[in-house]
Amino acid sequence: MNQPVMGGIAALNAPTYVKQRKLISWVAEIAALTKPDRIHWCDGSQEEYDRLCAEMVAAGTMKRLNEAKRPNSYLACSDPSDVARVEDRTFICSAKQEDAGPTNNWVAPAEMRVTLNALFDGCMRGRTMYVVPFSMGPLGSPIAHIGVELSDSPYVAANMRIMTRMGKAVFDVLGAHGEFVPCVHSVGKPLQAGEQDVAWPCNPTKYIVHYPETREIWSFGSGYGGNALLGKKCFALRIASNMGREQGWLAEHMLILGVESPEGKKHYVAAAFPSACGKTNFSMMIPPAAFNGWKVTTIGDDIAWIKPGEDGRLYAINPEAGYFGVAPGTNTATNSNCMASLTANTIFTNVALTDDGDVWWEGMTKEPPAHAIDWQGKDWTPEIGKETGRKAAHPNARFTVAATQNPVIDPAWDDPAGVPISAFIFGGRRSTTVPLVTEARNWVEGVYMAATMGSETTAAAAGQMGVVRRDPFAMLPFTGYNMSDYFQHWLDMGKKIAASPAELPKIYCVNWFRTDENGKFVWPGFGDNMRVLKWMLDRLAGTAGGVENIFGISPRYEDLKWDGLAFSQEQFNTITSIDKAAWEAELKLHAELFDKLKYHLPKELAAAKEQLEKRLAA
Ligand code: O2Y
Ligand code: MN
Repeated sequence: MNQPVMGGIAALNAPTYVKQRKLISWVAEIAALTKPDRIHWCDGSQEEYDRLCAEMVAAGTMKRLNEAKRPNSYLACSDPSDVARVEDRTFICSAKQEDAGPTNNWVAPAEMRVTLNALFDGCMRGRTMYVVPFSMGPLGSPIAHIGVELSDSPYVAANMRIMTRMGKAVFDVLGAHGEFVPCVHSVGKPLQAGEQDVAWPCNPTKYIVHYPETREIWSFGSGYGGNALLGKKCFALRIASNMGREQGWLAEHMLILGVESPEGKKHYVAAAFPSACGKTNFSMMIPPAAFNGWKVTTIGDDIAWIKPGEDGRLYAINPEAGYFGVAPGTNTATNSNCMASLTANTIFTNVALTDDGDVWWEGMTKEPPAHAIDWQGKDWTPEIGKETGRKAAHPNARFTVAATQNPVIDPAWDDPAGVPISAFIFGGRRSTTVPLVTEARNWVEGVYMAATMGSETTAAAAGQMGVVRRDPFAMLPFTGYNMSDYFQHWLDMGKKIAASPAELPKIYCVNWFRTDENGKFVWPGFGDNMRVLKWMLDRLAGTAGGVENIFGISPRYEDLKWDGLAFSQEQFNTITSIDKAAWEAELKLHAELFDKLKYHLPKELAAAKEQLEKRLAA
């Protein structure tokens, strides 16, 4: 770990098992630019993880939690300025601006390289540069891809070990000539000789940069989440969406779940929801007691890579190996499987520390602790919370935990072949307008639904609350190229499957969030979403009814299984009604979106909108 500094340049010390010269010379090149004191090649072992955590505890970055209550678990608290993904500092630096499109920040690659070269020059002084090899997806899977992250953050190295298949075995798969996505990350806080480090180093200047043509990622200034764990949003979505477009596959902001009937018929569905709409909860859902014999299992909770198989069907993997989920609101009622996953071996970030050395966050228990240390290290009591509005945990506080700790992990979650997808679900948070569930009549109609998806902003995001933000495919912050070209890619994928012997997956649009006249949610959500899922599976089997409405097919009251839930026809009407005036207003918003995306907007989508308008007017 502590190689000597020779003449101001850290010894490269590449392990003999690293066979790729291109990789070694890239590490040398980045080390020459960033000038770390030491270089450590991560092997991904438990000993290495334990040592990194112990070093972070000694440095004040993390606290070890009470071993009896939360074995082998840690709490890290970030700098208050570094608490979430920074969309306004995220750039797609394609050669042409129109290839980034109107939904991405763009700077010409040459100009960005000048800026970043200056920032990265010497930025790792006084620190260790970790070489983090990782596979997104099961090692060696034909759907998986490899990345190598160079980071000066031990927090990143430790989290990457949980979130990805990280370590020595990746170099074996890479061999002498394998392809990898180079990812360079720095917290942007070099240390001068003798300078005391801070607990959470970062820099007020932040850049999260993607070069799609050369498939590179450069991240500067943040140590937090999606800004720093570069396998996740940067690679698995922004860069991978470019790879998928070029190579004929899909990189999506989707959970993947398995659902099995009591008769043993199993389907896999992939579902896209914007951030903070309950994807992790849905992926680990427990069916209601009345659904005796039904099982829901998790393949992934956030990202899906989906490739056509030889039989023409779409096969999906979860490129990740862990969950970086949001803690506030998670409890045994909203997500009992998740709570069970977090009992040990977890890194918590920005939650509160209880007096007995455990963690707490808003919504974790009915009764808050009488006293805790909040995520900013200050005393917190329920009274202080009430008086000041100060939260014990940051609203975007997170846990990092291995997928294998999920009690309902699907047996095929690590299958290199992936799992066949029967249906896609798209959903947003809409208090009005959008009904509980609608089945698209065809692929184009489904793509239209997904492309025009909107969601009301929540407290977790900066800006005004309750405003409908268009979030096509829940990919607004994550599509690494022009959004209209992305729509076209989905349409092309549909044509490709339709030309094969395989059946196209069905596409559904859902909305769990309709409210009544008092602003209260009408649909119970969580496990009861199983009722909607069952209707979808029955539709796939051709055994469930439904009625056509202006934009698809919806269940009638009698088409859903209501056992064990008192939910009246009247309540059902409240969440399934289609209000003509609301839809006229909604279509105006679709028009605004299409106007913004008019460059390369597929004609099929404009035509789908016209059809919708005609049906609404009829
Ligand atoms: O704030 C962050 O960096 C985390 S964002 C995130 C984390 C896990 C899953 N999804 C998201 C998201 O923003 O969609
Ligand atoms: Mn997400």
